[in-house]
Amino acid sequence: LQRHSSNNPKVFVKSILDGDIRSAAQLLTLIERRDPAALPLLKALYPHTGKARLIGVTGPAGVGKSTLINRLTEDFRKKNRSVGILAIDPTSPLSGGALLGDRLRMHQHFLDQGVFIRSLATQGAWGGISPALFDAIHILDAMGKAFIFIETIGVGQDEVRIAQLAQTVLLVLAPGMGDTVQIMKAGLLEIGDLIAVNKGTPLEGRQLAQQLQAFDQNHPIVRISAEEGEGLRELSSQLERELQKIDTFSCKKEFFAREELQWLLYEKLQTKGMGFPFTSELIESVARREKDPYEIVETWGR
Ligand SMILES: Nc1nc2c(ncn2[C@@H]2O[C@H](COP(=O)(O)OP(=O)(O)OP(=O)(O)O)[C@@H](O)[C@H]2O)c(=O)[nH]1
Ligand SMILES: [Mg+2]
Repeated sequence: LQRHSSNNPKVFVKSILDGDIRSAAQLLTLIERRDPAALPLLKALYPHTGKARLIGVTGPAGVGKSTLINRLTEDFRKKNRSVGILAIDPTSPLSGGALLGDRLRMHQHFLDQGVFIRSLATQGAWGGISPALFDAIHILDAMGKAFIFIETIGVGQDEVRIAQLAQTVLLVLAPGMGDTVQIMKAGLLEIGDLIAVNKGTPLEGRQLAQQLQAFDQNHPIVRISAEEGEGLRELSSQLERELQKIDTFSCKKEFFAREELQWLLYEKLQTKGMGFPFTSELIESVARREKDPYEIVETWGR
């Protein structure tokens, strides 16, 4: 931090606001480690944020989310939009597997100053949602990235929560992958403003798209092949339509702020050893029915 900013937080903050990739990467490393040195910088950046459009891209492992983001980024860059990409990596921070793969897949964009790509290891956090995620979004936002893709793996309740932070959610599914029937039954199609059916033969893709449409008539479902570039024009124009829905944009900002406050508070309680403030004796007494859990929570903090 000191090396790059000549020990001056103002200079450092300004360089991030100017879109400097190295400074942003340094700050992202700090927030990933939950280093308190990041705090004054985040505070200074916050008033400059809130401009980016967040696009959540979620779906089962390996359905082609990164390949699709890569394609959409190509399209966005042609429209001269700056793009940020955050891949939430729920795996071990040591493996670095996801980023390595994405580096190969997105290599052309790594050379483009208008694109910032980062995978975020969220150690042990529920389904990848953590205070670091909010910080990372603010940093990319402050850099001036007008559109930020947030890639999350999986279609469980946790991913739903991450997806809800985004103003637009793109759900990616593939024939024969990630238990699509389960997703339909659980009503998880609802989280997608837009659904892309990727991979498989055109016939398999069309069949799945039809099946899904029978379950969900409210959202556009587009059959694509991210790799071959099929259906992307249709998907892009549907995405543009979603991005123009300004009303949802503002209400999502409040939701975002509420979630962020909740996570920061939770983190603070945890670091103070209050994340779960009940002793094992107390838990045992509840299990033995000597005490009831309602009273304990009711009287806690008084
Ligand atoms: N045949 C075919 N393969 C594809 C298509 N899209 C992606 N793939 C391949 O599927 C594999 C997984 O693609 P990714 O884009 O990494 O998928 P992902 O959903 O980001 O994967 P995770 O991040 O690991 O969940 C890669 O080998 C891609 O080349 C497609 O349209 N057709
Ligand atoms: Mg991926």
